[in-house]
Amino acid sequence: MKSLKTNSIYEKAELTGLDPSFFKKNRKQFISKLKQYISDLQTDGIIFLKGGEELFKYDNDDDYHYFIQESNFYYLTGVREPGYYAAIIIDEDDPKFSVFVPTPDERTKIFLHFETLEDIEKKYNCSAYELVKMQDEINKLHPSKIYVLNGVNSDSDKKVLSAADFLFTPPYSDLNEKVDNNPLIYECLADSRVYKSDEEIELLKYINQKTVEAHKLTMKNLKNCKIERDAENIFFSSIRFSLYSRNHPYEHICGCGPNASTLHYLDNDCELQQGKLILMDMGGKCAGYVSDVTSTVPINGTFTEKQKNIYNIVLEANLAVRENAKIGVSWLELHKLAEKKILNGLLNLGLLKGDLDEMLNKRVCYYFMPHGLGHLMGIDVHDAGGYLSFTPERSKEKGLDCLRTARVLEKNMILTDEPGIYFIRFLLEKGYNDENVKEFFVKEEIEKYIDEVGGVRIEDDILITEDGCELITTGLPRTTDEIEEWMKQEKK
Ligand SMILES: [Mn+2]
Repeated sequence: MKSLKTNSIYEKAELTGLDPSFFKKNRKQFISKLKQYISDLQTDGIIFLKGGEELFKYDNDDDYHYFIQESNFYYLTGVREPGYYAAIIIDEDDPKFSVFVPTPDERTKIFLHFETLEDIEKKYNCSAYELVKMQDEINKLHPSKIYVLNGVNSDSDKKVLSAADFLFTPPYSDLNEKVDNNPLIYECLADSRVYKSDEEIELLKYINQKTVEAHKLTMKNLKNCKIERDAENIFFSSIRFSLYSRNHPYEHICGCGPNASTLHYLDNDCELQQGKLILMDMGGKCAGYVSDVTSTVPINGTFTEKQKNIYNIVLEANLAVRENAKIGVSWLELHKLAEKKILNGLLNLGLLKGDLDEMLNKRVCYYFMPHGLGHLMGIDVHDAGGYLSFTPERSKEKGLDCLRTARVLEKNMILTDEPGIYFIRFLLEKGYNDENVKEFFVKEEIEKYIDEVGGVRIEDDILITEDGCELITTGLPRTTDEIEEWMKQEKK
């Protein structure tokens, strides 16, 4: 597996962390957004942030899982340890920051590796203080405003982690009056995360290349797999080896046959069946950034005619999106383009009948692709900034309301392009029986595909560039011929 290591500057990023300059650039961009959107921004104020806390398994004192830093906190500071707070100076040229660090007790020092404040200052290029001194240190900055995050994640509707609940106590109680939770602070941060820096792009490309290698390795070794989870484990051991990552960016999906039609099928515990497809949605994670890639391939290395038919429609949609993704184009329109390709393909195959435009208007594609075309990606798999007060609103139309963003594409956005066709029994039954759309379904033809195909998703990651878009999941076998050829090689 030696070939999986490279000489990239990011080769050891998961172990060493990224250079502090990486996050300084993020802070600069965030502050420039603040200046753009908040007319009365007090530049002698500070941004006050709370980092993630360690989670434990119920009443147990063992770690629940590897600590994952809160994404906004990570984006601005690069800090990878739990329990911190941070204060950022609002200076676009030199956005210095301070961190406030929990003091380790003697047991912690005995059991866990700990760093001195000097170590931390050096590692993150910041000022570091004990958490117990935070109020005094913030007071010394004489901030006219203490800006805190106040917003919700537009995918989950959950509130973002915020230092807003921190209560300054005597003799620092006056600071409470300076706290400002203007929702635009969070929106500027989320918006900043949408536009990747050159360094973020390089890192994401690196992660994607390792992800592609791991997908290819998994495809080749499917013949040695008996259970869906075998495929997951081959992928994960490869990605752990190449990226040094210890955890998944998301729970991996390996669904064989009808399991592929469960969009977030996570059990991965069924036997692989010859003659079926396997849908593998598996990404990598490195230094806090992720990839999100799906391949759908035949277990035995050869597509059946029906599998090929459906696969080719999805591939056509995937490619059409890539060909048309460029600055100024709405993601919602690209979703509709993918729907058009899918409906047209199903029409030609005889699974649907009727007028294409009518089907588009009546949202028939929802019954085959009940998810959005793709999403922003970066630190989070479903990255921040999909819907903000100054970006296009979420559609209320069936199917279009699933889209995680309706933004107009701009340079340096990174998104997934992941159309799919799924044969979801209960959803199809719903369609067959819905007075509004039943006329379009050719039930006896559709039924022939349910077991044999299950579901197909083809997911690539793309970067919006000056003159279109760049595929960053390059090198994956994607056409049915390429896949069959690639899977055959190993058998020689
Ligand atoms: Mn995805």
